[in-house]
Amino acid sequence: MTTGVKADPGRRRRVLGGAVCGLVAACAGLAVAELASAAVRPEASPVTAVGGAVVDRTPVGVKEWAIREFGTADKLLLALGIVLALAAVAALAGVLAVRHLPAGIALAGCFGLVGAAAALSRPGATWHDALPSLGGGLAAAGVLYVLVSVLTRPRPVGAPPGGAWSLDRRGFGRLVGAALVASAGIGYAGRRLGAYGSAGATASRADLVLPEPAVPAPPVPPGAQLPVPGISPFITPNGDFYRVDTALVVPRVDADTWRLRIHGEGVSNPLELGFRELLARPLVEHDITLCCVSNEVGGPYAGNARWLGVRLADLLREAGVRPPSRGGPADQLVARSVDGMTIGTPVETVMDGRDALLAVGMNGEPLPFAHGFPVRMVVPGLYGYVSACKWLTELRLTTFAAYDAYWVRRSWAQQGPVKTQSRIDTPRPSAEPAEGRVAVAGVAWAQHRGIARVEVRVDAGPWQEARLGAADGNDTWREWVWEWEATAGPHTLEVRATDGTGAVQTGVRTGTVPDGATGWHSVPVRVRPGPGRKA
Ligand SMILES: Nc1nc2c(c(=O)[nH]1)N[C@H]1C(S)=C(S)[C@@H](COP(=O)(O)O)O[C@H]1N2
Ligand SMILES: [Mo]
Repeated sequence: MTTGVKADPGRRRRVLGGAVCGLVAACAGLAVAELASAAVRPEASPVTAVGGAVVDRTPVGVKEWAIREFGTADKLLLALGIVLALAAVAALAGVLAVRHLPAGIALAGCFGLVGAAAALSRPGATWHDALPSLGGGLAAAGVLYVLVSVLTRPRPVGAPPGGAWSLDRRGFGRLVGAALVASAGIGYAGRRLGAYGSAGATASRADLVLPEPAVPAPPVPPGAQLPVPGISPFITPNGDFYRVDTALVVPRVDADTWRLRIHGEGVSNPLELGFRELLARPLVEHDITLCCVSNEVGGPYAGNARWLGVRLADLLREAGVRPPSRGGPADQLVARSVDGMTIGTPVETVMDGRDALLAVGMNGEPLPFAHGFPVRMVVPGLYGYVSACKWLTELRLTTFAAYDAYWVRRSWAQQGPVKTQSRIDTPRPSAEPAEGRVAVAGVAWAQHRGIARVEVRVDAGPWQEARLGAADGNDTWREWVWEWEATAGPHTLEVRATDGTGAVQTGVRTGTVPDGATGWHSVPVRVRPGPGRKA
């Protein structure tokens, strides 16, 4: 034959066939790893473990960008990215294996090792956590070996091109199909086993009946919720409450086996208690607005809920803790969650009389798993990253000088008091309301200081005072509305709030890092001319 290299049909077949072998082997490996991680623990799954390692090592700028651009979908996108990267390497391993079987198989196996290393590096990992990745790597290597061996089996001498080859191809196709079906079955079994593994936690939440609070919160004042279409609901329903955390799988903690340890510097009476013991204490109910330091001006990461919990200061006092102002040696309370997150809060703030809570209830139901079941912290007036540890399991007293918590090691400030913010909920940016009366409305927050005034201005004109909704204490946001006589054309609306101390929200624009964004929320709108008017 005189065909050149370009026309070599065998080459295309080897490359394509090899890629298919690699991808199928990766599916098998992932399925086996998922099944094994369901048996070990969900965090040991290679995709989750590698994802968690990536999250922890992602520079703060990239993380802020991802939160801004993708919001809560950032986790899904990360998992997708990892799977795509895995697919690319798998295809490469397959092509390599067709040329040189041991090299391809070694590459597949290496991937298992990477997963195992990531899993071992995760908080709370034991050597068991390496097993899913190692098992998956072995399975992938095995499937790759079989598939590539069949694909590259030499054609018997003298066999006519076509006949025997196509038979071989059919056999190969069948093998690929069988491997995919088996992978799907194993993956499905892993899912079922995973649900079974968290059944105890699910039941412990479903069966939980929250005790009545010893100190109930007064009803939300009727005027707190303004009747303006498009404004945030005064109480954020649990299902709509924003979620910010590093957990790629939501920890499902069994309340019946949950323990909390309180120990560290200046703790004369270390405590350890279970969930029932916590619930046996007097519970208080309190409305608190929680917000995230990563919230951009005008952003969505704030929510208001009615929390039920134990006053943290009482527990600390019982443990013998004194705040620094009373001579206590520890100025930092480090909360640790089951997923290894650490969050450092000033002891002074927690013990200054505000309703800092170990919360068990949110809007009348047990905490949702995504919001920290069975127990989380909530401290009015502090950003979540320095106060609101979810899936809490340990409270350690130390100093800010001696210890930096998770976010502080990643460019965020040690101290994170909430900055006064106000947000225009309606009209939405680029809305086109009709000329005439337009309700401009939203929420403003300055937790623990309260909101005293909200003002709106149009096109940098004079500030106009908005009408405030009724205040529900100082720890929640406050709704506001301003009736605007809108004239046709493009306009810019801006809002600013004044807190309970009389301090006016600064107009200086800063980013979220290191201790929260500042600046006035500004919304561009284009007002449509009314009927019978010219544009
Ligand atoms: N265990 C754990 N707790 C956590 C976090 C986390 O990543 N892990 N994120 C904190 C941050 S930054 C915020 S703003 C709040 C958000 O709480 P939510 O998800 O219930 O709204 O949780 C805090 N508690
Ligand atoms: Mo946050």
